[in-house]
Amino acid sequence: MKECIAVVQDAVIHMKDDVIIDAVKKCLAEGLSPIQIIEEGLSGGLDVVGQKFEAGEYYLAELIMAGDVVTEATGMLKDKMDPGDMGKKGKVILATVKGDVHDIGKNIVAMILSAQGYEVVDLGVDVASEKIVAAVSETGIQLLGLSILLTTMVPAIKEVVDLLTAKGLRKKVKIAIGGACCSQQLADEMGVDAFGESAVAAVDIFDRFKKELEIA
Ligand code: B12
Repeated sequence: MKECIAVVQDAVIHMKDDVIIDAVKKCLAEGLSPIQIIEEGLSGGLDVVGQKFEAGEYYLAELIMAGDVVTEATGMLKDKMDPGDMGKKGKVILATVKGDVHDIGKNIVAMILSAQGYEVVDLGVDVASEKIVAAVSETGIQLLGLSILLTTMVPAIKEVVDLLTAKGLRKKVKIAIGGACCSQQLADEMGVDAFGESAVAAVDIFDRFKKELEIA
C-alpha cells in the first residue's frame, strides 16, 4: 500500500479530523485519483473502524466521528472530480432503504455517477419503500439504486420490488443494490437486477442497464 494511502486510512481509523485534508491532498499531489483515495484510503479506513466496532473496541461515538472525517474528505474530493456532462446519460434514483441511515457509500455512488454523466435524484436515507416507488412512478425514471448496510433492513429491498410489481412498474425499472450487507446472492434472492460492490461498479451496472432498456 502507498504510504500516503496508509496515512489517510490511519486518519480515518483514529478519527484525526485535523490531519485528513492534508493527507488527501498529499495523495492527490502524488497522482492518485479521487476514486482511488476514496476506495482504498477512506473506505479501507472505515472497514477497520467497522471491525473495531464489531470487536467491542469502538462504540457508536467512534463510528460517528470516523464517518464525519470521511464526509469531510469526500466533500473536498468532490470538488476535484471532473463534473462531466451532467445528466447526459439520463437520470438515476438513489436511496438508502428505510430504517438505515448510512449514507457515505450512497453519497460516493452519487458523486461518481454524476461525474460520469448521470443526473442523480437522491432521495436520502431511511426512505420509506412507498416513497421510493412513488418517485419511480411520478418521474418515470427507469434506473434505481438502493443502498443497504444493515442486515435487519434487507426486507425493505423485497418490499420495494413487491410494491413496484403491484403497480405494474417492475418490468420498466432496473434495480441495483449495494452496501456492506449486500451480495450477488442477496440480489438474486430479492429479485433485483444487479449487485454492485463499489461506486465504480455502479457506473458499469447503470451503463449496462441503459443498453438493456434501449434494446427492450
Ligand atoms: C460509519 C458507520 C456508521 C455511521 C454512518 C454515518 C453515515 N453518515 O453514513 C453511523 C454512526 C450513523 C452508524 C450507525 C449504525 N451502524 Co454503522 N457503520 C459504519 C461503518 C463503520 C462504515 C460504513 C461506511 O460508510 N463505509 C464506507 C462506504 C464507502 O462503504 P459502503 O457504504 O459499503 O459503500 C460502498 C459500496 O458498498 C458501494 N455501494 C453503496 N451503496 C450502493 C448502492 C448501489 C446501488 C451500488 C451499485 C453500490 C453501492 O459503493 C460504495 C463506495 O464504494 C460500517 C462498517 C463497514 N465496514 O461498512 C458500520 C456498520 C454498517 N454499522 C453497523 C451498525 C450495527 C450500526 C448501528 C446499528 C449501531 C448502533 N448500535 O446504533 C447504527 C445503525 C443506524 C441506522 N439506523 O442506520 C454494522 C452493520 C451490521 C449489519 N450487518 O447489520 C456495521 C457493518 C459495523 C459492524 N461491523 O458491526 N454507522
